Amino acid sequence: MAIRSARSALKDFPAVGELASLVSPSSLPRHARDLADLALDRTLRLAVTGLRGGGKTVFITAITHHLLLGRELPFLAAGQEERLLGARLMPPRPGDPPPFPFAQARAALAAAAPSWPAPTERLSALRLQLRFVAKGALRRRLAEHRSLNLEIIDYPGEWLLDLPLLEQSYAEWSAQILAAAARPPRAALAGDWLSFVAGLEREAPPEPAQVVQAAALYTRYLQRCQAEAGLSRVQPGRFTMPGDLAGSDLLQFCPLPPPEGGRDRFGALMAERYERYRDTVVRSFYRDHFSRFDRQIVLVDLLGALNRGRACFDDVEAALATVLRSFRYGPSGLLARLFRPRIEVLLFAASKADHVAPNQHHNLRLLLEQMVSEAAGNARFEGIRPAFVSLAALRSTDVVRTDHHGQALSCVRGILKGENRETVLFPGEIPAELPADDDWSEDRFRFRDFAPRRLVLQGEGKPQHIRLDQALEVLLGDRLR
Ligand SMILES: Nc1nc2c(ncn2[C@@H]2O[C@H](COP(=O)(O)OP(=O)(O)OP(=O)(O)O)[C@@H](O)[C@H]2O)c(=O)[nH]1
Ligand SMILES: [Mg+2]
Repeated sequence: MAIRSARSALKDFPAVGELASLVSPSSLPRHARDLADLALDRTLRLAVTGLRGGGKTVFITAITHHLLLGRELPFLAAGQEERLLGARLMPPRPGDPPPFPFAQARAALAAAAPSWPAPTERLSALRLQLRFVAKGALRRRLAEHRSLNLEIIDYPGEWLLDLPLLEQSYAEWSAQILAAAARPPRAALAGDWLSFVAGLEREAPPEPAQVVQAAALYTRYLQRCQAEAGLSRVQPGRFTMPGDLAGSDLLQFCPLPPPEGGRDRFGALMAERYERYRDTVVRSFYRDHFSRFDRQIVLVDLLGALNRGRACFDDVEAALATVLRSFRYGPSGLLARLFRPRIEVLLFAASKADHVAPNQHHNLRLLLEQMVSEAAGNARFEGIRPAFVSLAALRSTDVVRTDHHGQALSCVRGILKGENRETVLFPGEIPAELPADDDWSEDRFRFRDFAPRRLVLQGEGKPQHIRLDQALEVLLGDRLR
């Protein structure tokens, strides 16, 4: 046993040659105390991953709320066994991103007229300390109190789409974007940008006004891809969600078709700006936040993807597959955790399961498994077994059985987004398999969005989530033993 664990520790240890690059100040925890916490298994860095609108902010708010209260988590074993003593929010450390606005997010959901959070515009971090009694300690009458620091970041889903740029040159990236822009549904939206860049004098010294115009038209194209076509792959992510970079010349570039010959001064400037964006903005975001996770939940708005039709569904699938290639998976021992963290637990979750009746949840999960099969396969190859769940972080509907010409139908009842009274509706059925090409009729799927049901802070009420506790048990249950 001792030999085996020593061997597996050695396997985790990087080769000597690699060490210098791995042990850069940024890859190590910032404080000696953090290092000790990691070494003693007292820190768990959870990646909450999802495209725009996937449900990250609602999920983070809901798990924090339930962990702080320690209630409504029957499937979290530490809670069920009454070993969870409590939780508290920890203040940010020097150098941390701004704190996740938990109080505001929860207050908005708990207001008399509750509202969903606005799309996230900036990075923020949440640290939650959980105190628990070690398993078996109660029986042995030992007051063995332990703690686990849960660290989570929230960020705009668009920014995830930047991670693949780290592996691409400007020429490769341009070729990929132009190929996509030549096909429907993007082709119909790309006209203004493409005709502008086709008319550029590429040999001449670039004029600042033309650079600004090229970037503005490309940004407009990306915004239309998002807003009019419902597409997910809009790169670079900060063009549509700039955060603090709004107006910065870091965002003034765009992809170009290959030059027709001769000197390409305009292209050289675009390539330089692309590399600057990739090497400063994206690389530091990845290095400081995305290269250090221990566990991951990937939230997928599968119902929204079905609603938007075949092209968008495929686009979400491709976006997730590409983005998830940027994460490192594999079993993690102590040394790996310190020097080269890898994700050792991976959970895929179909969010907003309360949009459909429970008899559809099984198919929702099956469909999710197929949608993310590439990423799940990669994780399996690296030696970890992904889990799948359908959940709702804030359950906003009830289930109602209705009779339709003698046939019992499972319906949901809630307040539709933008309305102010309850409606009962039959949301439709979810296929167990990805629809074939000719199964995608215009209006095959019409899952509706609901307004949030008011989050109850105290006292009893209706169930407030679906399987959030099961997700937590998968993600951190073993670390609360
Ligand atoms: N019914 C229901 N709707 C949800 C739930 N979670 C999220 N939603 C819906 O999904 C929308 C997006 O959720 P967010 O948590 O803001 O998504 P996000 O991943 O943070 O999105 P970005 O910040 O844009 O990256 C919300 O405005 C709600 O309409 C849920 O548990 N139930
Ligand atoms: Mg958000």
